[in-house]
Amino acid sequence: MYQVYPRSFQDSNGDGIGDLPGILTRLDYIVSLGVDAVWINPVCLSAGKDVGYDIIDFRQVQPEYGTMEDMDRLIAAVHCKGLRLIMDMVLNHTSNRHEWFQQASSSRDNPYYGYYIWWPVENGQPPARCGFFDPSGSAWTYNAPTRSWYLHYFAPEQPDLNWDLPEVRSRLYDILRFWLEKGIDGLRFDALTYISKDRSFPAITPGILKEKYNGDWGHYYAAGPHLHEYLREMHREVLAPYNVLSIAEAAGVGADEALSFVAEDRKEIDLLYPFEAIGIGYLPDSFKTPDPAGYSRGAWKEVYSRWSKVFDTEGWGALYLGNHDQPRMVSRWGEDKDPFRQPSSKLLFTFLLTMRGTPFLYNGDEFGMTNIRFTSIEDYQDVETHGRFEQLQKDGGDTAAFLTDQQLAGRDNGRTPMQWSDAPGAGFTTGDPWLKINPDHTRINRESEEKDPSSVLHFVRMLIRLRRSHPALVYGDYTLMSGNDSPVHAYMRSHRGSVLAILLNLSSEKQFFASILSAPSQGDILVDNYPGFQWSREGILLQPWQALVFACGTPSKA
Ligand code: ISL
Ligand code: CA
Repeated sequence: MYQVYPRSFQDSNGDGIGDLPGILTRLDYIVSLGVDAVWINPVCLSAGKDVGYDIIDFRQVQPEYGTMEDMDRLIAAVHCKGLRLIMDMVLNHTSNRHEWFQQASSSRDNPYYGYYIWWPVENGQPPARCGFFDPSGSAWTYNAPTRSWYLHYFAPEQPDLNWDLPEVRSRLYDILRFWLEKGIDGLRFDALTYISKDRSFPAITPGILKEKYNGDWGHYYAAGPHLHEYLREMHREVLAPYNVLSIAEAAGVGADEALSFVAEDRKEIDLLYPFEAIGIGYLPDSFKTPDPAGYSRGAWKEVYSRWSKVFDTEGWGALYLGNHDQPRMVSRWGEDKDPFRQPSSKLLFTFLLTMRGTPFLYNGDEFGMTNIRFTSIEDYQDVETHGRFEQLQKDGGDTAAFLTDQQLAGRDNGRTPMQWSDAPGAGFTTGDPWLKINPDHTRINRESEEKDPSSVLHFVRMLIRLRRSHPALVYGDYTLMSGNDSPVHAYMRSHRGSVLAILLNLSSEKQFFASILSAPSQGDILVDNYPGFQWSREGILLQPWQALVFACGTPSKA
């Protein structure tokens, strides 16, 4: 799966904003990667507070991106190229400018009032809930005409829909049918695990949050009482008749619960897009504040191994290291300064394409794009960054430290325009880009990657071909071979007598990996991001960020 962030992918008319005709002109490039499917972030009419995740009209295309005809053309062209198109659907909330909310917020007697979730003033102060992007930190915002607070898990401009009302569900299902009838191949459902709310609104104190939900509001939000019931209903009423892929963004879902969503007989969802691993190395109790010590390689191995095991015999997993909500993959999990940017990018792709589960690649990572590291709050467009900044300002918090954190963790790092070339607009636009282009595009860009046979881009294409030609990489069992105390992630994938070993040195230092495997002969080495390696009878000395894949026999027990 290749994820395209439409606003930053390709601008076709010089307004500085990526658009659908722009994506059309890059389809051959996407085909050249060897991927099967493309997921595009939301393109419906949006108020633009959260780049498409605050929808005003589900049946219109955002004019900045193009027209409905452009969308129809894109669907047809994607199919013509042998690819599949996955659309992003935001059904947990709408924009406050959506007609439903405009109506609902006008009076308690309005028939749409029940479409959203309210706390009337008669009941006193609403119970504490976290609004992730709200400058006050609260998920409740007061609305005078209805003398009620409304609930919003994200920004105040993103009121949460009331899925408990059958009419709301049936109207959302109609919207899905509208798009499915156009022939799209699948849906990625935004914040899907948050749709069901406990309407008794129990008090969630900091103590309860910590004890029961690991300090994470996402865990509480994903534990709604009717979640599975609604997913089954949506599957039965909408998804089942169409042969489409369904993906649930699954914040707050633990490995032990994953099969309750994706086991075939559950008839709910095909794939969960998990969150546990992406949170490794962020401090507990703080929403995306990086641990200054970096991330634990032990935790990396433990979490990925545990999630892999879940799908050993049932269901199927998804893997990703970057997306539009995350910093750049190489800046977050690798080392984005020379000389390690290239080798660590390659290692991370080797991981994605040799683990068990469907790999999701995020646009631009295949050129080794890096964090832009803004120094001023004005440079950021992201509602999350601004919401938290304002909150800190109000509370007298450390805004300088926050800005330093954002250089690693901020979402806009992953949203800067695609670096197609070293031209002033990076080949993305001839105009003023909506978000600054990373100045490193003069060095890091597609054009130079195409010319360099040892580039990250060529390496990614090679890995995708490799995965296609080795069923063991797709279907094979996964066995962890290295202990949690070493920064080396070593594992085997085996399938019907074919055994592949994967050794990944997740560090900027050389690492000795003691192994019972014998040194592979040159012909058995399928991937090596460093020319040459040193193998002794005791094991192998891996170079910094070295990634090796080789075919081997089943190791003897001795
Ligand atoms: O809940 C979280 C942390 O516990 C968040 O990670 C949250 O689940 C995540 O940010 C949800 O993301 C999706 O919905 C957002 C939107 O801003 C993101 O871009 C989208 O991917 C609101 O629609
Ligand atoms: Ca444009």
